[in-house]
Amino acid sequence: MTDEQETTAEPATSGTEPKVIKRYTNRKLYDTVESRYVTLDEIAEMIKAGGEVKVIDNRTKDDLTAVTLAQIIFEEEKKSSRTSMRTLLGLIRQGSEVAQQMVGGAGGDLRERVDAVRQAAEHRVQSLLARGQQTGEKARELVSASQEALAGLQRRIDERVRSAWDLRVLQLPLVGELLYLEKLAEIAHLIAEERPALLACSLYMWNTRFFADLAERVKRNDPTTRIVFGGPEMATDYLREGRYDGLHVDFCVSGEGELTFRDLLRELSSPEPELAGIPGLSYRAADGTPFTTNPRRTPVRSLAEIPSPFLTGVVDDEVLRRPNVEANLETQRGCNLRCAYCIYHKDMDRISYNEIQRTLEEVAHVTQRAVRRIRFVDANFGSDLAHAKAVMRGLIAMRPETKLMFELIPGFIDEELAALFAEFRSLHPWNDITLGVGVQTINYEPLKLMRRGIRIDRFERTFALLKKHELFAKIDLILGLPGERLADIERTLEYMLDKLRHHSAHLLCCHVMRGLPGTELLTIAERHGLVFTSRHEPHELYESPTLPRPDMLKCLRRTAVIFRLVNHEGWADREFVDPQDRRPDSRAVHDAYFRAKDRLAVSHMALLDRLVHGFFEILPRRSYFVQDDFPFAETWWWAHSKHEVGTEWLVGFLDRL
Ligand code: B12
Ligand code: SF4
Repeated sequence: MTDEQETTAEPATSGTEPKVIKRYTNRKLYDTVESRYVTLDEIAEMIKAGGEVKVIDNRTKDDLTAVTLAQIIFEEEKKSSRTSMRTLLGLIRQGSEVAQQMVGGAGGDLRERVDAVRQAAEHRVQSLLARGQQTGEKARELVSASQEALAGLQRRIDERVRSAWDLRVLQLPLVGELLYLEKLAEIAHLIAEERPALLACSLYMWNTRFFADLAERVKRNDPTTRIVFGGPEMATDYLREGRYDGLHVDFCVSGEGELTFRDLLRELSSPEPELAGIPGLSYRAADGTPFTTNPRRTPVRSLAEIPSPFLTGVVDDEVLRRPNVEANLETQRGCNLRCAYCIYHKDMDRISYNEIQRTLEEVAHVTQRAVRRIRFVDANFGSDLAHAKAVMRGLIAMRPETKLMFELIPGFIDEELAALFAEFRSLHPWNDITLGVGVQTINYEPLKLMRRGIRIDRFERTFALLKKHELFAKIDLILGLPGERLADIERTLEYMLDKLRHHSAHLLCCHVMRGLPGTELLTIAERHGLVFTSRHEPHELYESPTLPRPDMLKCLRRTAVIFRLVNHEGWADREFVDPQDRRPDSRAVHDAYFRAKDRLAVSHMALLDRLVHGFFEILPRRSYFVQDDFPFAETWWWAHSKHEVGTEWLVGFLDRL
């Protein structure tokens, strides 16, 4: 027995209660009644014999019964090979999991009907298990009948929720430090005038403080306004640890939000809301008491299970017709790499894909309005190459006039996909493809520590393909990965700047290491003594034993110079931060930089240091760049660098060196 098993042992269940099976992190299953490990086959036998089981995750206490049943069916299917595995998985999930969620609070007769469907579906599963000879055709009929019934009920619930609530979206511009209090008062006033029954906010690291302050004001103005927070800043572990108990909000939603939000609205409109059955929701038993956090929500299998915000008109046409508007679309959600610092896979044990047809319809919908720039917000567009190629082929056949942006993990691209990107780009002069490529560091050890063991040859292969097909890449690096020293970061920067020399289509973005809520990095960081602070920007790495603050500052200033050089006008054959702003002499900075490097015969780091000195000479004292601790470094890179350092000055300075 492991320590974990010993410390979390609980009394076994008996009588009519379902038998509790614990699933440990090593995937072993432990029968708490028999006090022994059991196999999936043995659990299948228990069910066939009419027994009821409940499988729980030993660490999180999440209910894994539906997942385990699906696994059993999968194994049975492998043995009999008679029915379609996908169909059977669908049956299990639709019949058991979805119905259970709906049963969690559908209200009145609807709930009874859902319950009846659930029971029928479970009965079918049992008989399938018992009679391995069930024919594929019959199983399919049963499945489609039960799925149709559930889909119909699902639609009715959605319609009821929609008609009960008048939903309005308030799009807030980013609130900076300067106008913070003014904006806070203005928006709190706006809300006080509207007097909404419920205020729902999307929390990202750049607005968390703002929404926390706003919630306090809204509650002060009208304590009856209920408030729900969702978004990537909400982490189940943080909620369970009570870290958000002090917020002036009634509900928090972690993980995928659509279904949880819908369920919450449904319950709030019923006379006796039942909140305990809504996965992903945290709520308070009474005002001011700590949050009770329900089990995590099982991710949707397919994004098509959630109505498209574009095709259903949730995103207003008025928004899609704004000049320069960018549409964010998903072809998938989640990531199978599961890097320790990342939240793309948070609460997602697998990737959920969108249907290809729906993705194409969404692209058609937005481009028929005024959208000429689409960002696919997937973690890794090439996670399933066949899927990615099918999307690209569909887009090529559709011939929309738009720029596309994708994120790609090095290695998840091949010749064919690269050629499809290039073909799409050639369809119209405006068309373009930008590939965000997360390199982070070229040093293998820190990558391995982050469970992202990518070796340099994969970077090389990917860059060679991008170069061959002239694909535009935005390369991302992270400053301050656990264990990295200044010299390690310098090695990566030297390598990447060399890559930019002969390729006009690369941009380079460095990011300060961040300890995002809900990531494994926070545990690793404790071991490595990383110090995160909100002194300047949220979750930012301040320093670590291998990267003391003076070294970190050196990195921040050098990368600020890189940002100014590479990502604004004068470097690549297009502008990244402000794509509208193009100039004919657009490669002047690039050429001057490499001229100076060759003339002086120095490393990139030495040349960057000279530029840092140059910046110190011309920048005013109020500039973040010259202040002692370089506060708001990333804000300076993005928002200030271009305005504070002119192109002409840069070219002149480099030529004078
Ligand atoms: C598009 C995008 C951008 C665009 C923003 C364009 C725009 N205006 O939308 C750009 C490029 C400008 C950008 C910049 C940055 N971004 Co960004 N970006 C994204 C990205 C790729 C997509 C966001 C999105 O639409 N997701 C799709 C939706 C469906 O997912 P979601 O937002 O998580 O929402 C779901 C749930 O969270 C929940 N939910 C959300 N809100 C609510 C509200 C309620 C009430 C409920 C119930 C549920 C709920 O339900 C949703 C559906 O399941 C995400 C990564 C990602 N794939 O999510 C990063 C992400 C949001 N960005 C991130 C970061 C760090 C940045 C930068 C700081 C990067 C940098 N170093 O410069 C900058 C800062 C921007 C700034 N404002 O200062 C982080 C944020 C981490 C955090 N904890 O907040 C993310 C999560 C990526 C990451 N690193 O993990 N970004
Ligand atoms: S960093 Fe990229 S590859 Fe790693 S888990 Fe996040 S999205 Fe996936």
